[in-house]
Amino acid sequence: MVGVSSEPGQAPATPDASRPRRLRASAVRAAGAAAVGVAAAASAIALGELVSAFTGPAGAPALAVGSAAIDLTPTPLKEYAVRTFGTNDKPVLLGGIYLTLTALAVLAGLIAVRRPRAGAAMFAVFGGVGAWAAMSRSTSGPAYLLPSLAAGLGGAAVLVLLAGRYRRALPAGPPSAPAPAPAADPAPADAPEPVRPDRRQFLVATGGTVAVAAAVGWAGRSLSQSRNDISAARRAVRIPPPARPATALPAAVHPGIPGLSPFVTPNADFYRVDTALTLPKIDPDRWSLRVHGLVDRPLLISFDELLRLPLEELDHTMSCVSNEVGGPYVGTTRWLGAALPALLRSAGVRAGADQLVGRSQDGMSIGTPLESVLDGRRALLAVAMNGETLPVAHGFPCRTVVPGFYGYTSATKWLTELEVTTFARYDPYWVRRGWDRTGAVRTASRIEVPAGFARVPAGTVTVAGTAWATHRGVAAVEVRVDDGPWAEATLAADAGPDLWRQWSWDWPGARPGTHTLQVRATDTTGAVQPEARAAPFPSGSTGWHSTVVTVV
Ligand SMILES: Nc1nc2c(c(=O)[nH]1)N[C@H]1C(S)=C(S)[C@@H](COP(=O)(O)O)O[C@H]1N2
Ligand SMILES: [Mo]
Repeated sequence: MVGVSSEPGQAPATPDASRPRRLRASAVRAAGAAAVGVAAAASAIALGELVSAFTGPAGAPALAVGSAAIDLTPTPLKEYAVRTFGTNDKPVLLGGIYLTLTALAVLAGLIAVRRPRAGAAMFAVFGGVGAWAAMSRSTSGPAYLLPSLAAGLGGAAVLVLLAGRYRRALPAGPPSAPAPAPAADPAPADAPEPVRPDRRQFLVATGGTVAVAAAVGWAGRSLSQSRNDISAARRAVRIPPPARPATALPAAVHPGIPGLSPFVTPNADFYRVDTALTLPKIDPDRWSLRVHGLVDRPLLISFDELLRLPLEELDHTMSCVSNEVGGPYVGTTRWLGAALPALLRSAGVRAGADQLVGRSQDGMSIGTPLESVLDGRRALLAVAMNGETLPVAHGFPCRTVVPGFYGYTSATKWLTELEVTTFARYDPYWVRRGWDRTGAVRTASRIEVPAGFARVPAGTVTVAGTAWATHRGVAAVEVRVDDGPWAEATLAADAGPDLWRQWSWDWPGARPGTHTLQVRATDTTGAVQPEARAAPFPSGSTGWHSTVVTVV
């Protein structure tokens, strides 16, 4: 029985054949209004893309809002995002922004068909938020306002125009307005209404707008990509051979156990952690490094000049403070670059300075204890990674590397500026967000073989993994089964304190059942990894890694 109200407390209505049609008509009206909003938003985004092809991609409204959101995200949420989505955190964020935009666009459409000015005002607000976000970028200039301005104004204009067409085609009556008297209408209730000419015009205008917006957006995107394409410039870079090559790594640094990660991490597998929603594209011919602050002779160095300095190779294990116990944000690379201490000495560091701040093209700031940079360790201005010109994702054309510190206090990618300053005078990006200002790497160890929840045959089971205490070096690794006594693992060859150490242990007489393996490392100062679990915030995770295996 269609149309009979079942609402409690209401008198049963008489069967009403026009009700499904009224419902359908209001659904059509709502869908039309939503389409108006979505078409206007698509136009706005497309205009923003097109204009940003000329003013720089970081000013495009959705990207700018995303970047501002990254900077404003409270630390616990950021930690959650890195933990949950890993390197996919950025696509997830952008997807969320586009979804929110679509929902707001639908709302704007529903409002605009009744009150065009209110809908247009919503677009003005979108534009304003985009403009504010773009101006909040540290790299922004006045031109960064233009994409959002174009998006806001263009979107509002399209909205008002399409809302006008909509009103001619589908009068925006309240959904409960009585339908035209059905008495004279002989058509059955579920027959489609004939498409009226003004409706057809509305459909063509809305569909056409979406199609044009898609084409303009695509053209803007491709234009932006080709205007900012530096892959040819990167391929053309010829990195000179090292003046100070690293010695070859002994084969014995890897215990040769299947399933254990390689000693040197291939570039393609090297973890990536940064706040850049789109990778900075820097033309090496236009790049320069400014060294200034508390120095006697400020420097300005071009990429060619940097490559003419004596280059050194450094094998080094880099890790991220956000790495959880047993996590993947660590890797080992052969870096090649100019010596950072020598460069600072040639600038003449003044007394009283205690912090070296690296700044990047994308507005990151990273502060390292200056004393450590100058204490004899091998800090680099790196230009190559494992024999390859620095990949764009890892900081092309130049990044810093300082052994002993997490990336967030030592490894500025897309480096453009080094400022010699003091901790009292300046808090870098992460320190302003509550992270420890020193960021020395904590001792860490993980079990890689057997994999977690693996089923292994009874008898002797090979356990193996990696441990690191960057710049101090690993002195010992111990393993235990089911809270039993600790057993000393066999360390693979030592390639120096700046590198991780791989280890293995033969677990004798493993009996069927479920068992828990645990690992802990001791650094060369004699400090044993603490058992107490700490989260990465604010100075790196602590605790022993454990793995559950089933012996069959
Ligand atoms: N410009 C810039 N440099 C940066 C970061 C960043 O967000 N922006 N992140 C830092 C952090 S937290 C880490 S762990 C390392 C990661 O370097 P990778 O992505 O090459 O592994 O880069 C550091 N350098
Ligand atoms: Mo990091």
